[in-house]
Amino acid sequence: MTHFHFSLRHHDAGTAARRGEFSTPHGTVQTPGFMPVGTQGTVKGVTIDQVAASGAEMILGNTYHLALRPGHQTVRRLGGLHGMTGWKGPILTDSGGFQVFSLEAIREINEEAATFRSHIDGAIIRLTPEHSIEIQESLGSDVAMVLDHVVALPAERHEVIDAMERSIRWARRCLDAATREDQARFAIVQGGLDVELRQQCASELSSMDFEGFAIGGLSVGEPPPEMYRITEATCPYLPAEKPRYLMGVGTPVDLLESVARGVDLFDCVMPTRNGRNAMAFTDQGKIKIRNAVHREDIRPLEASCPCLACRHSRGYLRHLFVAKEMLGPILLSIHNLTYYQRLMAGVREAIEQDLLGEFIASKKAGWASSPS
Ligand code: PRF
Ligand code: ZN
Repeated sequence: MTHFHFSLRHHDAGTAARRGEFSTPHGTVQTPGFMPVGTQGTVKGVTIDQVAASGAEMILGNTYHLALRPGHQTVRRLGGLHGMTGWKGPILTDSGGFQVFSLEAIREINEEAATFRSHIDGAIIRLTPEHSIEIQESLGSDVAMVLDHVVALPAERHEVIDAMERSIRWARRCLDAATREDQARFAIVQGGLDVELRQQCASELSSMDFEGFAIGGLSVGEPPPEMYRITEATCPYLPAEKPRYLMGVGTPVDLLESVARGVDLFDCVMPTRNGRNAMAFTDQGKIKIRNAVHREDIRPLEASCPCLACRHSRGYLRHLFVAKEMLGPILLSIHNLTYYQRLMAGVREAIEQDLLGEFIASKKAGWASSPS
């Protein structure tokens, strides 16, 4: 496929981290990179210009939500996700599998389809791998994810194996159903917390013609060291020359630990969700802006941050939250999105200089010092 190209520019000398560039029909993404989540065709609370100003190059949309509302045919008639939202850069869409499971909408899952009840109007809906691809082609994303079967952990080993094997068969069906040359397909590795299953799944998917590979089924409640262990064991079984995407991850430290183990792409609701809930990320740790200590604090969240929120004092931001003004959640979302993008820019620079280990140590030291 000539529409997509992943070029690796440098490998960090001290870790498994890679510095790359992923080019798509809507532009190039510098990796390691972080995708803000735009579940319903909007990164919650912020405009696309604000998303772009944060430094984000690629965003994520959700098949499940957009297919239910406004409907993928409507999105297509509004110009696809790009036309509808005005976002000019690359977009990745998730397949719907995980949302069906995590929203507990699932009614039945068999070899043919996942059947679930709409959280909007209660209608019964069947999602097959072919249908997921058809929807994502209507949405017109640059990258479509395969439909996978995610099990909640902990689970019985036979359930994990069953879901992993089905995910591999569904990945094949997604490839076979695809018709768009200008859309890449990414496979998703499942297999719970079992290294052997993860490696088997990664190997089987690697033999298929995917443009990239995701690690799914993690960050679902397991302790972070477990997630790092599985990520570290899985990455070497994925093709070195293709991008690797860790789905739904994570905290700032999760991003650093996973980059060091070979991950290139991430998405997570954390910067926007935590921002809406009055929590700001900084190099000195998290700030709970509603806290009374910020009442008359004239300092910005971070003196070095170029974002819109950091033109204001912590005292003003606190006041906005206490007064329930909508600008508060908006400004903290913008700050956190900017924080995540600046963190990833720092990661990329550190890799280029073979200094990722040192970079991670200095970030951790800052986060451990209490915010001042
Ligand atoms: N599968 C899909 N989307 C996802 C996940 C998954 O396993 C996760 C797991 N953290 C987040 N989003 N299709
Ligand atoms: Zn800021």
